[in-house]
Amino acid sequence: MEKTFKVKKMGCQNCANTIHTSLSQLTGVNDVEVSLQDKTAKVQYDANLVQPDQMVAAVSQAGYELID
Ligand SMILES: [Cu+2]
Repeated sequence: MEKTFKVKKMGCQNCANTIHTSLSQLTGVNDVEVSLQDKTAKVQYDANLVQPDQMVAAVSQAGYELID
């Protein structure tokens, strides 16, 4: 599965890296592309192992907001 989220409050490359890390750490996430310019996060994942609400929660813990 592939899903692209809008990301709120991402202001610089450090933010993008933090968001990338928090998504990459989730079991079932295979690839993450964070675009600072577009304010998006594109996630490739195994829907049997992880769901979008877990991605939203992980990024929320890091202090940012994913828009599903
Ligand atoms: Cu930043």
